[in-house]
Amino acid sequence: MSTFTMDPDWLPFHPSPSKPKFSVPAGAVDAHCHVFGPGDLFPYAPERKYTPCDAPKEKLWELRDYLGFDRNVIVQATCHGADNRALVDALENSNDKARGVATVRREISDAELNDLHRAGVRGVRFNFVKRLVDVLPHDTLTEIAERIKPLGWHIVIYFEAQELPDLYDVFAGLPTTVVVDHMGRPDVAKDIDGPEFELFMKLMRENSHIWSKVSCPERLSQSGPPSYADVVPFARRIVETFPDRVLWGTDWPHPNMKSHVPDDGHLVDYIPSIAPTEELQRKLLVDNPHRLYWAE
Ligand code: 0GY
Repeated sequence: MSTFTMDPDWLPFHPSPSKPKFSVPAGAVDAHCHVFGPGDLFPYAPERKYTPCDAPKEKLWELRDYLGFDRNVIVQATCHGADNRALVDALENSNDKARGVATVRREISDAELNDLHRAGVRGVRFNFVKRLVDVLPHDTLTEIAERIKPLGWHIVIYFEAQELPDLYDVFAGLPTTVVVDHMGRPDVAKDIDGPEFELFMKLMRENSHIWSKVSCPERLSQSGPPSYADVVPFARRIVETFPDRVLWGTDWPHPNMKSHVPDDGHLVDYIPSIAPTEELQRKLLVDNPHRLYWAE
């Protein structure tokens, strides 16, 4: 009997994704995915807002190989709080094929930061999505950014588009590379040339340290799978305008999806619709993530 029971409305990851028709280039990186537990080995955090289905590292490696990817960037999710043990365990057992983005509290010591670095952590994530955290991390963000800068790490931020006007100056002023999860979650029902998406484009245009993950059409789309057609113009505009500052990831095991469980094969087949040339695909899937995560 497991210590943790997943939420009653939790949708577990797809049990048998389709084989993608699109072949990703050699060395491709799935740069946004998670490991969850297993809870009996790596307990979920008491302050979590959801209890997921276990999604252990072995399943992630299986998916990586099945989809044709070479490497993963594993991002700490809020259900593990700032307890990075499941993440570190996955990194240490990845055969150098995974890097990590951790969550840390301001009390973390330099020795602990160095241990995370040795395990393969290269960034710290700050979550400004209100349904996922009790306290928004405004205070710690700048302080931690200064501390991780000497390690060559970056900041990953997760927020929703309506929060950007208030957060814009803070993000623009950060001293490290900053990677925005899921394009800052635009409302794709709104005009792509309207003020909301334009503010995000301006953030990237005027701040060369800001990168974007062009991930999670399944979270943003109202038209739905398999093509997620309504998200394509937004993601494609970012990829074509900032080809050297974009990353892509599956977001496996897709926490908090309520509308449907995405087929990971369909998500891979979405890539050429947002990165239509081989050069853009290589930058998105190989060159950019290698530069950020495997530079040494
Ligand atoms: C994602 C998206 C979500 C969850 C988290 O850390 C998390 O719990 O990131 C979400 O619920 O939108 O990127 O995994």
